[in-house]
Amino acid sequence: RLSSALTVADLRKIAKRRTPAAAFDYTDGAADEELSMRRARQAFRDIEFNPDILRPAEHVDTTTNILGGTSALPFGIAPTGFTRLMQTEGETAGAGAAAAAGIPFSLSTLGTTSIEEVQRVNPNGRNWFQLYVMRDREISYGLVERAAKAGFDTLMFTVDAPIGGNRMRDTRNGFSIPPQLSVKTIVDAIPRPWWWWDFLTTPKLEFASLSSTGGTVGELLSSAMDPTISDDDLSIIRDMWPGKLIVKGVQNVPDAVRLIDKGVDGIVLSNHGGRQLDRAPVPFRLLPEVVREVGSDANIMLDTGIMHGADIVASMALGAKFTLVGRAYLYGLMAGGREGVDRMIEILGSQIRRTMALLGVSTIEELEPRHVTQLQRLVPVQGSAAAPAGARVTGA
Ligand code: HOC
Repeated sequence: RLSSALTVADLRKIAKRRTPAAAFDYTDGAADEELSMRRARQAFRDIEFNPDILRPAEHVDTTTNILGGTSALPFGIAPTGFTRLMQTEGETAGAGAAAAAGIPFSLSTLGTTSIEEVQRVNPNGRNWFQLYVMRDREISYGLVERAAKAGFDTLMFTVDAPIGGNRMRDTRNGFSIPPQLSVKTIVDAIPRPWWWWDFLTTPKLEFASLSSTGGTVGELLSSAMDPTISDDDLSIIRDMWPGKLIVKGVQNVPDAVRLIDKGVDGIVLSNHGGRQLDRAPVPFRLLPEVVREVGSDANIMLDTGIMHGADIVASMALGAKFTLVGRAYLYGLMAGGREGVDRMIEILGSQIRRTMALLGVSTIEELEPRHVTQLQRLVPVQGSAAAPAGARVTGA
């Protein structure tokens, strides 16, 4: 049935039907007025491609080199918290699908599957561990050691979450960990009994990283995270971690330049899918200037708002070395577990190949800034309706 889903938006619709409202909204929602999230989507819609004609593009190769290894596609799976709350297969489905597709999988500090289990599911592939430095440093550093021992190749230090963003949908839904049964949740459960059956019959969620659970997600996160993280933490982590170290959540040019100068192996331009600081800059809009300032050899990666393979092609053309998909992955997972994640990768992969072929490009390296024009939006984005576009700014 999932083969009827032709786009990530189709997977989202199925996911919405199958998942309790509070869990779906946790994934689908963002902070405050959700402006950053909508603007990120709009920025991708505001691309104009500039195809070359009469170029052989019969065989398109999407292989991408990133952080000392390859990926069969120019994207990997982003780290996501509380994943088994969305669908009980959780990270096992994500890591399994990544292994089958030959792309990296990222496990979150707030993941719901152990580091060792992810490595078992994806033993020959690339596993990245996403680190939040928490108040309890022993827990954080213990996770870093375990990830190194298990053979994860990259550590992704996330720096945009000193405290939790104001997730209004979660507050309104009373979303808590673990989910509490209330009249509202029972009514919501009636059309989707299988979700609850799966949830109640699989082992209780265990978090390696949280010493206690209970309360709303916002309360839980704010009590666990350390708002005092600084460059000192970065130095400590650099000394501890033998593999590649990247910093995720970079949101301006000076920070990007500083981190690359400090010798990190890469940065991820990200506003956490609009889930932290609403009205934060859109990573895709920031990309050309960051690439210009840090140089095109640096590993600049990007997430936030990617829902179509064309978004990924445009990012690579403007100088990103790799991209990450979070919500798109979770829509696939909520729509159909492992099969849904496989379908999400298949959809994005075929969109990437088609976009490249139509651009007259056969390899990722051939993508250049001249292939993309970022249309300059002159009026504020309201909802998802298309607003008139004005002057053109080529993203080179
Ligand atoms: C205070 C820390 O990535 C999400 C997760 C967890 C966020 C941690 C916030 O919900 O976006």
